[in-house]
Amino acid sequence: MDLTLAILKPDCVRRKLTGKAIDFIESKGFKTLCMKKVKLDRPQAEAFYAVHKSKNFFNDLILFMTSGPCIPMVLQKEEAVTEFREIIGATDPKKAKEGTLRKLYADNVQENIIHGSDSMENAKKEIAFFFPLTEIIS
Ligand code: IDP
Ligand code: MG
Repeated sequence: MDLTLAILKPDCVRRKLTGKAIDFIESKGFKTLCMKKVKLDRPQAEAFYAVHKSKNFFNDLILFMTSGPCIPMVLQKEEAVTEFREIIGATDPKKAKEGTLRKLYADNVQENIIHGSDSMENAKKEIAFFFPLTEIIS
C-alpha cells in the first residue's frame, strides 16, 4: 500500500490540536506507521523546503517551521499521497473545501497546521528525510 509523509506543524502542536488532527487522519482510513516529535533547526528546515528557496515567503516559512516542535508521521493508505492532499485541503485555509483539516483548523496560508507530500517521488524523499528504513513498521 502507498505511503505519504505528513507533518503536524509547530502551530498544530502549540495550539494543542495534535489529538484532533491524528483522530481526523485515522478516521479517514490512514494508518500511522511512524510518528515522532522533533524540533527542526534552520539548516534542516531549509533542506526540507529547498524547493521553495526562491519564494518570497521562504524566510517566514523557515522561521515558522523552526519556531517549535513538530510531528512528522508516515501514513499508509491506498493512493495515500492524493487521498491525503484531498483531506487536508488547499494550502490557504480560506480556499480549502468544507470538511478538510485545514478548513477546520488552520489560521492562515502560512500557519496551516499540516504538511502532506505532493507526489509519490517526494513522499519517498520526505519519509527518508525523517525516518530510517528500520523505523518504518508496516
Ligand atoms: P502545501 O503545504 O499545500 O504543499 P506549498 O506551496 O508546498 O503548500 O508551500 C509550503 C508551505 O509554505 C505551505 O504549507 C505554507 O506553510 C507556506 N506557504 C505557501 N504559500 C505561502 C504564501 O503565499 N504565504 C505564506 N506562506 C506560504
Ligand atoms: Mg508542498
